[in-house]
Amino acid sequence: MSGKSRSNLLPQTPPLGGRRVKLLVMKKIFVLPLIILLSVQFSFAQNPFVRDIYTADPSAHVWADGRLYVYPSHDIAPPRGCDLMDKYHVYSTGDMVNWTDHGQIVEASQVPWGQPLANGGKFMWAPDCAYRNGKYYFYFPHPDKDPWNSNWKIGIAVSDKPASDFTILPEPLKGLPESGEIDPCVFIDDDDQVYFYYGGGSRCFGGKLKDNMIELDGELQQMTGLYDFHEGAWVFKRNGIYYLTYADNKSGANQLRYATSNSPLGPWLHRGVYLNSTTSDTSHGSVVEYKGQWWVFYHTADLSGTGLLRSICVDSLFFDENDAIKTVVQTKDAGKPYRDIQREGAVEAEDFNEGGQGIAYWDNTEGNQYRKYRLGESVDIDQSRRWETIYVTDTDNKEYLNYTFEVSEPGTYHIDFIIGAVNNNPEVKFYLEFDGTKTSNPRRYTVPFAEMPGLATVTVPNIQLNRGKHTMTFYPSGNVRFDKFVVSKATGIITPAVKRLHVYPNPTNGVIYFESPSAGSVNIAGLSGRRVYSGIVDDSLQSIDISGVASGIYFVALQTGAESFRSKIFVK
Ligand code: FUB
Repeated sequence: MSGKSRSNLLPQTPPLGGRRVKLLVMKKIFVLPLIILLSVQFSFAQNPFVRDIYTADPSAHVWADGRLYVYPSHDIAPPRGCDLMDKYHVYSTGDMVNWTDHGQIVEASQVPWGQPLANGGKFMWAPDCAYRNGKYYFYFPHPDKDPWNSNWKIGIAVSDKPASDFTILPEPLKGLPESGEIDPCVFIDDDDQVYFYYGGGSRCFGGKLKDNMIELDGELQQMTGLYDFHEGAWVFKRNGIYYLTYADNKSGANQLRYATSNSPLGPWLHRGVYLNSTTSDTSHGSVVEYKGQWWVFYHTADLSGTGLLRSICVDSLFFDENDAIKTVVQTKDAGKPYRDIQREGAVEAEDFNEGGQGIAYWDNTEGNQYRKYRLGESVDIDQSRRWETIYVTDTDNKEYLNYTFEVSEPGTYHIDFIIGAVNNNPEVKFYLEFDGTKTSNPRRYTVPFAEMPGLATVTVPNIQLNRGKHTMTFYPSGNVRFDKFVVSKATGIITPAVKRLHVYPNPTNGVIYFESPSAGSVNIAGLSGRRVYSGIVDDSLQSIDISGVASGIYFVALQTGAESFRSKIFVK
């Protein structure tokens, strides 16, 4: 979602079946007054930490009661895009683990000056909140008329309390241009001067707010020195340095960047990316110190699989000795091991983690069509009647499976995947992440086609693992039959073969796929040495038809310049 220039986004419909919320204390309906009836306590130490509704654009503040409050926007399911965002909730915590959902505070239908809802839009986008003179001011971007994307105003709701009883003021923030911007941010400096920022598209503006908090004090000025500004401005101060963080324009995967200044209105010095792209195409963050630790709040699409339904997350934030923000290590809930924690050795593909859709796995299609194993999960698990192998199959691009296992010693590990591409997919690739970080070089591994039971062994070599638990995420690019993987301590480093000859399927009915490292001549001969095929191949994937030869073992020889490669196949 880019700011003002964004067009309406088309809906996508991923299943929501896997969302889980652990409500530790449910509504206390008997003894507490109405306002507490609406709040729900829940406990979450892992991302995303709000899981019962979709939330985005978190603005976090610590108020005088010693609690940290988060004011996010609310993506409404089923997804329609950012025009279906409404009904802001407020969350608070005293320990970053136990949270209270204070319930809804403001909705589009209550905005007295808002765009007519009959036109369908509920553009309640990224908000912020500020405290001043005993009152909480909640600022939210909302259009006042059609067309929505050139009539943004900043609404204000006021309350004596941080998380309830807000009343929307009859007029939006005064002094802003007619065609305004999105994503308000209010920062109060140590000298009590209040600053207002907002921006979308490519421009960010800042200026002073009057002490009444509802009116600009003078003109806004464009913030200078920001590199690739998109939206989501957020200002904070640390060690006398002002930080302005924002989302950039990286296509399909915005990043969070930041700039610093010795003045709240710049000029700014761009310092780089501090939060890499997440699974959401948009990004939006806030930074706050709480109980001696700095935190960054942001959103991902991990829970829904679509950037139109986002979920707020929080991670620790650190600075280096030059006051630069270190790249945030994004953490997420990957589910729990399905069985007792597995150690090195074989892990069956069907024993992916527990936790469901969006946590332990992502499956593009609802339902476990074979209904043979883990019936409550939507991952497709089949069993070969003939060979009694249970395997995960019908995999697809953009799906993943998480496996948590433990290794007893730090060191280098090799992982053998027992796997095969499914019919008509001679070349499926996969890549892996360990604890959220992609493996490198080569990042993608090729799965050859294999006819059951002849699954191939694809080795992922040289993975460095510390002692203890690790979560491996398996991302296929297409349909495979995935039987198991075997984790073993390396006795030596495997130098990845720069050049390999792949001939598959093996055994074959006669048509083989030939993946040659470079162009050359190929000869296929039987055990007696009698040649059954000879020809020229190039360095791409190609097929060779030797159907019609007698069944038996054949040697495949490839000569490319000075190098020769050999392989053996069995013709059925
Ligand atoms: O959530 C709607 C819009 O998407 C926000 O206002 C932007 O910051 C982006 O996250």
